[in-house]
Amino acid sequence: MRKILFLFIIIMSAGMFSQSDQIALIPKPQSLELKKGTFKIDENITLYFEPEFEIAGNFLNDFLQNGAGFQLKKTSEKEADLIFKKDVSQPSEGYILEISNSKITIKASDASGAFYAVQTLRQLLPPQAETKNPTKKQSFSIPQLTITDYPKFQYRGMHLDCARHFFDIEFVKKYIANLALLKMNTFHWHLTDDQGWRIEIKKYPELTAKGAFREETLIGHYNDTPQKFDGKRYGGFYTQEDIKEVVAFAAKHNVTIIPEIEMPGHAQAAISAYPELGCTGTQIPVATTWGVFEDIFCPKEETFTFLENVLSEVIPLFPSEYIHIGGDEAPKLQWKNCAHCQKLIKDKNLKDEHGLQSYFIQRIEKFVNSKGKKIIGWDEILEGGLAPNATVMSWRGMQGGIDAAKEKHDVIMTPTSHSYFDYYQSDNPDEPLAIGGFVPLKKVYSFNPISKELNAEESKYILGAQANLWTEYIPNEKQVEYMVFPRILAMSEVTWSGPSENLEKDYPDFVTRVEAFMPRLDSLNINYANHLYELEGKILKEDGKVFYELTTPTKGKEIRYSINNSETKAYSKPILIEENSKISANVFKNGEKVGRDFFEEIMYHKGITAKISLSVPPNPAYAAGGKEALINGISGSDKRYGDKEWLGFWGDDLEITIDFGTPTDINSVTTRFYNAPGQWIHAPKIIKMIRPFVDGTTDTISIPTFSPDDNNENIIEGYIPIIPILAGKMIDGSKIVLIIPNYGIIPEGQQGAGNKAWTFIDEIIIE
Ligand code: TNX
Repeated sequence: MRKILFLFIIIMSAGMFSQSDQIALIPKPQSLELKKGTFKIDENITLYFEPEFEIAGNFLNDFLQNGAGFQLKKTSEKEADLIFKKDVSQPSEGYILEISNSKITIKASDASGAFYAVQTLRQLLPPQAETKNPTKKQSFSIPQLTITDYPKFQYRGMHLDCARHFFDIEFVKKYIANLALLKMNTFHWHLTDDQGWRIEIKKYPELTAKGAFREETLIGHYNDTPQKFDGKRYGGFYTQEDIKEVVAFAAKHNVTIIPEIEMPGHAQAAISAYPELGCTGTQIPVATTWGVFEDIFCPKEETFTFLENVLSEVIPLFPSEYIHIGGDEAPKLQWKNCAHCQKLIKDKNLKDEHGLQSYFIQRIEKFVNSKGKKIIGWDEILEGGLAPNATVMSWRGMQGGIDAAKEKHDVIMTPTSHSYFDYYQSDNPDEPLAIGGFVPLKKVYSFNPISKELNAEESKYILGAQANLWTEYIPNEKQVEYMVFPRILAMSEVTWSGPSENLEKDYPDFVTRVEAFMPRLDSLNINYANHLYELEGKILKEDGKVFYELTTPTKGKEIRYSINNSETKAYSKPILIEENSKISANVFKNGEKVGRDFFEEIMYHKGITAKISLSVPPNPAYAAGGKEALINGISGSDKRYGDKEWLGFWGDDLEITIDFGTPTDINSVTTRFYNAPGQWIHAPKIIKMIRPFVDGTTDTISIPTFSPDDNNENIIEGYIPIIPILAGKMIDGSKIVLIIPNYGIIPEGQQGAGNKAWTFIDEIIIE
């Protein structure tokens, strides 16, 4: 008997976890009041919910069945230990979760609120509860508490591009289930693009018979010369039955699916299946490489009939009130050369091809509205006049969304700078190949979908935000998860809990919860990236002295460093820097090295103690290091222009003044610019410098940024010219001025044609 009792105690305690391990809620609730004591959930707990809360109640029971081996038995409201109560005073999607010593009470005014209370309750259970099919019945001890919670934004979205690469419905369902865990409520399903049409349309069978398959796929990066292809036929599509299955699954997870059918651009797969939909009528293949393609839908009557027929099959499949019609990146060359299009522009009294795009979208909007649905389009739909009821997804930055909100249109913010999860998340050279860019976890966490340019009234039009996962460089499920996790945790917190108002305080707290959340992700078999143990370095300046500060985001770690190959020391305070310095460092947890080796080189040049001013501020999306970053002795990454050393300016001409305070001998000034035409980043064609001389006079020199024998077209992504502005000459003065004109409007034939180019500048090294 004693033995049995002993065994029983062991089994019971295996199911119990300390409170601090348990409370790692993401997204963070609006308020949490922790009480003393615990509540035990086991098979004896009884349950009551009204029919309105059925999705939440069933989710809880399915979850427990899977992870704990039992369901809660249903009983009357009076007798139940766990009850869902309708409470009309709760805000939409909000809830109160009260765990006392004898009862769990969930109050909500709607089904979503009850569902999110269950997701919180689920996150209070240990990660093991996520693992499927335990061999024996489990019991869990959870803390007594009161949580009052509601979302900051009503739209909390995540996108997946299933056109560039195809992901089967089992994976799509897993993706959706993970959104539910994080209280995200919208899945934007990108179903058509140049490289594949992925949704069965019964009236047009060739769309999937032909348009869902490409002959081969680019391998390596688009900018590699020469481009290489794998020679393998690739494709796949969802039948309408598949779609219904996924939609039903999403409904059980309180997720709305917004399908995207791209038009008029990104339509090459459709045109390859039905060449008459294009302006040229020629047979073209499904695209095998990435980018923007000239073949777009031609605004002929038969094209509109086709699109209306397609939408007539798509709309009934999706309960969503929105249909996404794309609208982005539609080059106008074919419309310029097409007699029908030109006549249409005249007949309809349109201004130009942008007017024609606007006509195109407005016509589709009318049709979609007639079916009782609304359209969403990428921010290009603003050009040439916005369709009257359209919601805008702002991706090229925040400006499109700001303009749309000022015009009283609903907006979803999804700028490349903070929400493109296809961009790199770490500086490490061993990251999987990505399209480019740099959006680390902290950057996502720092996102505020509401721009300062909007007043309170205008801000109401910002429905929320979304992260996008474009899959040109993401061929498999594991890599999808690697790019999405943990950055989606930050997006979930921005959209649910609200943007951080104090990043330096909130981010460490968030990261601590992310670290504690990782075992849950493990249990869910999610292939997340872990960059939490990386070090961050920062130059500090005090009383004319320069220091280097090292930090690591998670708690309870030790940092060890060495400077200029000296002996390794434990780091306790910022390191004094008085000469060129090479610093190497590492993070230790319980004496064991975790994470990767950190290395930084500091150039102790003459600018490091100078003052700097800029004629225009950098774009807020690419201003992490502030203007000081240009003279802090540290060069940015060769591959990630979004780090805290590079500053980005969108379309602006720039003047930089560096003031040394006293006359200073200067032998050389060098800097460098990023060049990534694929991301619309172009080095300026020339730069100028105002040079001061000993006699008080100045002159202005003009320097081409590429040497005459460089062929600009050969300068590809990642190639960063280092520009000697002044070498070998001696000047003496207290101030220099650099004049940096923007590259200008991006010419036809290049990515982003017609848009303003970005200028990215790095350290200005003065010797
Ligand atoms: C731009 S975002 C696109 C996509 C690409 C993506 C890559 C948008 C509306 N268009 O077609 O996949 O960049 O980051």
